[in-house]
Amino acid sequence: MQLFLNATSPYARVARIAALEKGLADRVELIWCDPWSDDEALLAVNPVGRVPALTTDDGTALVESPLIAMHLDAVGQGPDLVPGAQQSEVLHRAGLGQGLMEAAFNSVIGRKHQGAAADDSVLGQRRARAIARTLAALDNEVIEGGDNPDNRGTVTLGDIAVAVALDYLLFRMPEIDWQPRHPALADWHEAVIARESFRTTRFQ
Ligand SMILES: N[C@@H](CCC(=O)N[C@@H](CS)C(=O)NCC(=O)O)C(=O)O
Repeated sequence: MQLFLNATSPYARVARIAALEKGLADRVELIWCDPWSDDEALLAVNPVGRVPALTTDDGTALVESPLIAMHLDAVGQGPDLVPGAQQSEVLHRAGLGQGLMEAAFNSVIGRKHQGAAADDSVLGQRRARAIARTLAALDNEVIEGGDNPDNRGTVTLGDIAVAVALDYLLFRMPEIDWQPRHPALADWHEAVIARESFRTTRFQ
């Protein structure tokens, strides 16, 4: 399999972590590329021109990080990233993680292309509110669920998506400074990112 990725994409990091968690490091060749420069090899696999993209063992091209992660979950080994018995709960959390990632990523891209005006725009303000609400909701869920990934020893696709989104906020939007306002979520995040799959895929 080949995984097209870059080092700053939160979506690509989700796919990479999924591959590591499923023991697929030796079966997934990493193809580093710049999606913003219309990389020809990437476009041949993904006409949309985004990372991550995965070519499977049978040559099928998969795009969209959650779909790639689900394929890796099926072909890899070890505990399921989307355990059948907790499917709705895990997909719920994966969706919040994906939404948080999108709000943050679109804010970062908006700033890159339009400067500070992007944050002041109607859409920028909506994204800021979405980020604030989602952080609060996740914090509540961690508190109410008594969720401690240390006790579980495993991670789900929901954990991966949320922890990567939180890490992306620290990496690209540190001014949000979410940890002091959401200490339970901050503890949860610390526990998840201590895993080797997170440590070896840090944003850079
Ligand atoms: N929904 C997609 C988002 C992928 C995405 O937006 N990737 C960014 C990098 S973080 C990209 O390649 N952008 C290039 C572009 O939009 O042209 C996923 O979950 O995989």
